[in-house]
Amino acid sequence: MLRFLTAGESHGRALVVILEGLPAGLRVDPDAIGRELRRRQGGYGRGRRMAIESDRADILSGVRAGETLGGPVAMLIENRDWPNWQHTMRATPEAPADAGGARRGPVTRPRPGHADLSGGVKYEREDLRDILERASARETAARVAAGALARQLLAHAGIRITSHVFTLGSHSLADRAHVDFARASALPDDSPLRCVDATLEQSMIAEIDRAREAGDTIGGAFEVIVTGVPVGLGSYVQWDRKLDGRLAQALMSIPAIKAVGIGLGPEVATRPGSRVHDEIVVAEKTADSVTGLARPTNNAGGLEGGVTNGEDLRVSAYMKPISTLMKPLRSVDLATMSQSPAAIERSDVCAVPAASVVGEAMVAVVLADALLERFGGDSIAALERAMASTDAALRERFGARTHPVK
Ligand code: EPS
Repeated sequence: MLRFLTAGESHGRALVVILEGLPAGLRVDPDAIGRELRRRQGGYGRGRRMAIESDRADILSGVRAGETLGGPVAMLIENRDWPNWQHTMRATPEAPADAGGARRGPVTRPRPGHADLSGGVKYEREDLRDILERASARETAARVAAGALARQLLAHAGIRITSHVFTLGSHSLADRAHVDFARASALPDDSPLRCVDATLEQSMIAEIDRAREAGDTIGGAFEVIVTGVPVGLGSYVQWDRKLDGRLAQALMSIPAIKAVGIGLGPEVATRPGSRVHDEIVVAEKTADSVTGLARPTNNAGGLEGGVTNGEDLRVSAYMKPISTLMKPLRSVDLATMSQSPAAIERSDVCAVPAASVVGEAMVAVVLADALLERFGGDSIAALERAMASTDAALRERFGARTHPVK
């Protein structure tokens, strides 16, 4: 239904994204795309590259006079660093006479943890730059641009997305279940680490500083929270239609994400069923609930059987430390097959807050896809009609039962 493809290298001319499947008639706010791109660039622990870039998405197609047409939306994000890389990253066999930037030698010492080695073997490239340029997390800027449009569609359906960082290195929030949508979404865009606990955040910052001094890097974990999710997105009837599986795939595809959790996540393995499953009660204020039912807890993270149950969606993702270490690990120079420290590329010490913004974008695309799957709609008007009639049918069905069976 809704899908996107990206193109571009980290130090090439630009990133490109094509998003297909948006209904016609969606009002597009270019400033909101810019805001998401800026959020992705932020966070304490980023490297010098983010000071060079000031990401902006140019809409090339699929939008006319501020509204989508139903066709693919193509966007271009220029790399401002490009003039410094023209010689190294040129598309032509020979460098143009005026190509800017240093004359860089080949990268031959793969970084443990990066795609350098496996990619170099797989694609039979001698210069590992041919691998790292595309494997770089720079590509996630294009995902955020696509996600920003998906968010604008979701906003039409009353669905809003935020995120917060709950673990950074050895520091973790004591109970992330207490962080609700309102608290996470109150974090300012320029929050240093997107952590809701300011004291804990200071300790996290100090840990990043220590890692930087030691030439090391730090990972962490974030949670994406979505509110206003209608009941019934996704399905249990086939493995590839389960929404939890689709969200996990989307989040795991973000560079450096090594685990994904839904609701309680890995903690479900250690608790008895009575402390995992969310009881079902009659809602006090039926107007807030289309089914007239409520859940006192949300350990399931809004998903049961791979289908949304109307509670807030809560999905967490765990990021490994970035694989470029300024104090490099042991590696082998593939040109000479001699033991040698891994290559050093300019990089970040910590990019967990940026990853959480990318996580929001990936969740937005998956949810927008699932929304269109359930309600259809070649146009925004058709989508709104389908949603309104489903909502009315549910309220009629459950609202009629004023005397619940005891
Ligand atoms: C990134 C751009 C990259 C890195 C980082 C993410 O820019 P550069 O390589 O020029 O410093 O800062 O990429 C990685 C950590 C990686 O391993 O590739 C970005 O735009 O987010």
